[in-house]
Amino acid sequence: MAFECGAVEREVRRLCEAVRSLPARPSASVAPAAARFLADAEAACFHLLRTNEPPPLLVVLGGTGTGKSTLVNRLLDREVSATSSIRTFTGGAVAVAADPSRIPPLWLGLPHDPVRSVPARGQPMRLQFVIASAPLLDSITLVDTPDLDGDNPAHHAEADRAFRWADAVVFLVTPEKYQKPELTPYYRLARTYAIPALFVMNKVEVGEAVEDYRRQLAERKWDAAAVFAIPRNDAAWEPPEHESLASLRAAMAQLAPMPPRDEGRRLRVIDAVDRLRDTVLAPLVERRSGIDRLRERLASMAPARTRVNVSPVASELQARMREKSILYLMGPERVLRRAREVPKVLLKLPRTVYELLMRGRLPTLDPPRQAPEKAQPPDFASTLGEQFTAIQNRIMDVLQSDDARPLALADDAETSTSVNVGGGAKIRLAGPLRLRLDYRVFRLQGSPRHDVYQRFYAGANLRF
Ligand SMILES: Nc1nc2c(ncn2[C@@H]2O[C@H](COP(=O)(O)OP(=O)(O)OP(=O)(O)O)[C@@H](O)[C@H]2O)c(=O)[nH]1
Ligand SMILES: [Mg+2]
Repeated sequence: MAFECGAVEREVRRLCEAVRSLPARPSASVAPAAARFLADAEAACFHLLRTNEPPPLLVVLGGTGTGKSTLVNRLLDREVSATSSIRTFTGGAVAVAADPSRIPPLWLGLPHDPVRSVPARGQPMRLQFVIASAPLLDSITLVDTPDLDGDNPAHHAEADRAFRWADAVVFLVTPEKYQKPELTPYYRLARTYAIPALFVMNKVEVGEAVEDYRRQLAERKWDAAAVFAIPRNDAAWEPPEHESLASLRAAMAQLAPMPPRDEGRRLRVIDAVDRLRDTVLAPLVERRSGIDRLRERLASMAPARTRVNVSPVASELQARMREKSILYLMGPERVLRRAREVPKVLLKLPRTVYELLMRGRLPTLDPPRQAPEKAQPPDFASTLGEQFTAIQNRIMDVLQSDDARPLALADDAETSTSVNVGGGAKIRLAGPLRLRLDYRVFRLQGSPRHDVYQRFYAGANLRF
């Protein structure tokens, strides 16, 4: 299946948008990795849409002092890039092109500045460009970069960025530095992304170093590497013709047209997305699961909820109360009237018993003449209170019944002790009959539902 560069490019841009829209604070810990992904993804998008039409952008990469800027000048026979014995001298990418249109407007993802006076030294986070005329510039656009190995990490980042955007690269080493590891990952990436690469050893005094460099490259999967050698200024040694500066120029001029790039583009995108997954998404997912674990631990500190659904019990009680409540059937006023008659019946009870025991007959009870009852409004408050007490007792009965014992309210069961105060009186009625009235106030200890209970007793006593 053909590699749909345009479709892949759109998907990569959508990913970039998603990463850019990450909330600022949660993404702070992964911000450098996210910025790195965005930079690489931008470069990948550039390559996905890059055609063979414009001359390739050839980037010179290497350690500080290896002579990158000097090489650019030698290749073009012009002092366009500033050189110095001061280390880490070049401060930003410097492109040298025959024409401004040869530098794509968004190349490197940085602002582009024309250089007014050469040689250019480069500026961090800018692309300086020099327009010059030289035979080589008809075929390529040459880019000098800061060092990859000095003590300024910003320079490494600038050089790395230029590598990511490069159509082709020149790796520059010296006999002193070629064994150092800084360039190793770039050799591998250039191979993986199918970036055409040329290898140059500068400041050479003896040919053995060049041969050793060639062997080293072969071990790093660059076995057919094109290696060139430039002698140190004052050296007596001369490289063979095919390794000379002139041959290097010719090799550069032949870089266009670029070889097929689809596989390299595909691997670039895979690398960027893998890095997004490993360095941005995985830490965020890990952090999220950490937060979830914390939430669970906090939630487990709350007391477990009692799993009692009281509503069926309450509904059942309500239904029964409706069916059986005398109050419901008779109405509160009639119940009150009945309740008021109880003391009278009680008062008559001793006399009835006495008559029965002593005389063997029942007294004729003349119905007392009663004054016509004053029409008084019923005491709804106390009636309601009684109803609630009854309901409460029923609920307690239900909850403490065998069926409901598993309910958590059973845990509230507790034996409590009590003290009481109160008093009573025995009232002589007739003969041996006494009426006993007793009133007590109980103060319960422990954890009763109500601290204070009031009890009123009435009873009949018989004196022997
Ligand atoms: N003797 C000798 N000196 C050289 C040669 N090439 C470069 N130099 C010197 O090495 C020093 C560093 O050269 P640059 O071209 O500035 O090195 P660079 O790689 O651009 O260094 P940075 O910009 O710091 O990364 C300068 O003083 C050059 O004159 C060479 O072939 N022979
Ligand atoms: Mg330089």
